Amino acid sequence: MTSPTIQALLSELGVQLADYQGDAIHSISPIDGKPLASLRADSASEVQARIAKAHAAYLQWRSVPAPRRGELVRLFGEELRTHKAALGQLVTMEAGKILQEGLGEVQEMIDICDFAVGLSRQLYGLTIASERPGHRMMEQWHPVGVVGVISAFNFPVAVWAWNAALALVCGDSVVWKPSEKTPLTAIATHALFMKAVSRFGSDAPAGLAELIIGGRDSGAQMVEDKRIALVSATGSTRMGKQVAEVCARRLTRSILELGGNNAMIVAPSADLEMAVRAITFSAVGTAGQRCTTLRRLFVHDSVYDTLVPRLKKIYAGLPVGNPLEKSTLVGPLIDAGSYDAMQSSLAVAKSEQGQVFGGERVAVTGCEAAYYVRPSLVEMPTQTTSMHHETFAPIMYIVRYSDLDQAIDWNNEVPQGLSSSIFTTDMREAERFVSATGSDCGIANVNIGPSGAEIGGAFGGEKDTGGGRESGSDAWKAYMRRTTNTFNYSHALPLAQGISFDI
Ligand code: UN1
Repeated sequence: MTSPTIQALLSELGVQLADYQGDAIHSISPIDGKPLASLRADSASEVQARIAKAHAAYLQWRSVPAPRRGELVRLFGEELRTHKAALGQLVTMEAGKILQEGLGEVQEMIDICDFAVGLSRQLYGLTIASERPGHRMMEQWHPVGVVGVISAFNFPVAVWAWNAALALVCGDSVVWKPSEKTPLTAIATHALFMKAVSRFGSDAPAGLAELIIGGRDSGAQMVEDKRIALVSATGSTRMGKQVAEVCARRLTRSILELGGNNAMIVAPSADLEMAVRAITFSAVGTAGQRCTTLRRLFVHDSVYDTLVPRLKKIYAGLPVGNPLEKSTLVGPLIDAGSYDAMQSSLAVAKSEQGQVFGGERVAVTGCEAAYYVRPSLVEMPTQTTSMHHETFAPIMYIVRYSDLDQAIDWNNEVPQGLSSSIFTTDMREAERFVSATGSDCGIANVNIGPSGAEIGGAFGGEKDTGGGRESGSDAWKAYMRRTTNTFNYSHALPLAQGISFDI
């Protein structure tokens, strides 16, 4: 069974749904809880065949000049531009984020394509001074092989694009295992990529980008497969630890982008108008289901009684509802599991003397089987151990502070280390926050929220977040292997370190 709107969107995006239909994986609409489509899952031998095909593609693709590889990514970026509205809407329908954010997600894919096209002419190595006369040292960056991507429901297509756009210009092929909760967006993205391939020409081998539709087992099979040279996984810390163990055992690389438990400090000198907007967007955007979502707010004593009542007022009036409607700012949670997790975290917070505001289920007409909630604010007497835990839902704990060192300690006290921010106009505080003794996160912002990063920077975090970096800056280096080459153009054979070895 497939809804007519989904049928229309998928056909606009070039998907032959019949190729995927079956009864193993069910895409359920978070908007109304009804089925969007039922799909078949790849069997173990199909997974194995896809990896083999991707590996064969890599063996050819690595010899195609990098700027030419960039041309394929440029064409893919064009497809995304053409189909931004349809793909953005599909993201909204399958992941439940509001349309603005669905479109933003596709824009993030377009941006990384542009970045990767430029990068395809900038895969630079260094030339290094040799200690030996008549010698030259240099390094080159070569493709690493097949990149296995495991992605989560909340950014069902952008995170794949961060990986794939870089991997493809770097000369790698990609095998993608999307979340079981969002297979349709993956299928549509794959179809758009295949449109780009068909426009590119015969030097794009079949199998450059393979898609695996399946459950946890197929992801696990991919991680175990020796032909996968790099595993890039986004999801829970628990899943990441399993992936890391397997990769460590077979000494292969991984890029892990796992849990976040992101904080903001609002200092005495903060511009509160800006802070209110930043807090609200980063705490309730994507219904609190971004890994960069603001989950902990540390507010200075001197501004607490101004800021917190304002936030409560805003939260009370937030338009919660169907994410396809223009006026909605907060869409549904992904499923019942998220709702239950949210309610049990709120119960724990109450037992720890937390004052809970919001958090209740919101009835949306025609969508009774879905899970809409009013985002919640929880005033806590201090940072408790339950706040160390990431609940993937719109809960923002608020704690009063009086001393910046204390607030920074709280920022860093949790196991996760993804994103963080400070609102201050005091440059000493701002610099302190981003210094070596400040935030221990991969992302530390000043006067903006912790979410909504641009693709140009390296994205990722420390500690339980997994340490991986994706997207911009020099994150591309993880998708290539470095080779150091020493050339001797002299007539002698001096050894390094002045070693004498006469035979
Ligand atoms: C994620 O939630 O997995 O910084 C990624 C952001 C987005 C990406 C989030 N650009 O919020």
